[in-house]
Amino acid sequence: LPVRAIDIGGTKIALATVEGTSVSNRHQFATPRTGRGMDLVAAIADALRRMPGDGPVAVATTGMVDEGRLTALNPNTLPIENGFPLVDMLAEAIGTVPLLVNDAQAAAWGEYRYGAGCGCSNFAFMTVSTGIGAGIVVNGELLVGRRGLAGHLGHVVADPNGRRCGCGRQGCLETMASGTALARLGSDALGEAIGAPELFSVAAGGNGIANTVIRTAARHVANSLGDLSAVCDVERIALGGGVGLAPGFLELVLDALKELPQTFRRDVVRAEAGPDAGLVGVAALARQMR
Ligand code: BMX
Ligand code: ZN
Repeated sequence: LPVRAIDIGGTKIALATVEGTSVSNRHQFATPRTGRGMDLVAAIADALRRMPGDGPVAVATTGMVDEGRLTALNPNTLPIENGFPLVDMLAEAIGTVPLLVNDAQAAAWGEYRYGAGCGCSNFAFMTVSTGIGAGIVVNGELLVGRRGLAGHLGHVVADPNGRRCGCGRQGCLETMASGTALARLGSDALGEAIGAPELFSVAAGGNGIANTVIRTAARHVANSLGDLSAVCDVERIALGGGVGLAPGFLELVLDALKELPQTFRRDVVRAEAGPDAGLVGVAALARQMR
C-alpha cells in the first residue's frame, strides 16, 4: 500500500509516495521558519494537493511529538508554538488524519525494518543535520518515550562549559556538531560567513582550518555514540542526515571511535535510505499501524 510520506526538517520539507523502500514523486521545499505552525500546515496541504494518489498520510517531523502535538526541544532548529496541534490542524486541512512521529525515531524504524538495522534487534540511528537526533530500537521495539523525548541525543551534554543550547541546557552535542553548529564554528574559524555544505567543500579542497572544525565535530559525535552504547547497548548504529552523510564525515567518526575503549565501540554504518530514511520509516510505521 503506497503511503504519502512527509518529512519536516529544520531546513526543508520532503514529500514522496513510499512503498516499502521505493520512493517516488519526491518533492522538497524550504521549511517556512516563521514560528507559526499554521504556515507549516498550509505549505504541506498545498504540496499534498499537487501530489498524485490518495493513500494514508504519515508525517515525520523534527521536534518532540506528544499525542499529536509538536513542540520544539530546540526552537532554533524549528521555531513553532509549544504543543502545536499538528495532527488536528493537518487533518482539517487535508481531510485525513495523519500519523505523526519524530523524524529520527521514524528513520530509526525505517533503517531497522529495511536498511542498515536489518538483522539486529538492538539498533540505533543518528541524524546529524540542522539539529542532531536519534532513534533507538530495543528488543525489536521503537523507543518513543512517555512524552516523545526518547532518543534526543542532540541534547546530551558534550561540554558542560559549552555554549547555551536552544533547549536550555549548556553544551549540548547539538551546539558542537550539528549543521547549525558547523556553520557557526566554521564561520568563526574562517572569518567569513559560511554554511555547513560550503564548509565541507572548503575542507575537501584542502583547507586545514575547515578540516579541523569538521574533525572536532566528528569526535564529539563519536563520544556521544559511546554514551549511546553505554545506555542502550545497541549492536549497530546507522548515521544519517546531511552532515552525517557528507563526504568523509562517517570516516572521521570511525577514526574517532577507535580512540574509545572497545566496550563502548559499536558497528557504525551509513544509513541505507540516505536522506529518505525519515520518509521510508514513517511510511513503514503507518503501514504497520493499519
Ligand atoms: C533537534 C530536535 C529533534 C530532532 C533533531 C534533528 C527540535 C525542533 N528538533 O534536536 O526533535 O530529531 O533536531 O532534526 O527540537 P533535523 O531538523 O535536523 O532533522
Ligand atoms: Zn540542547
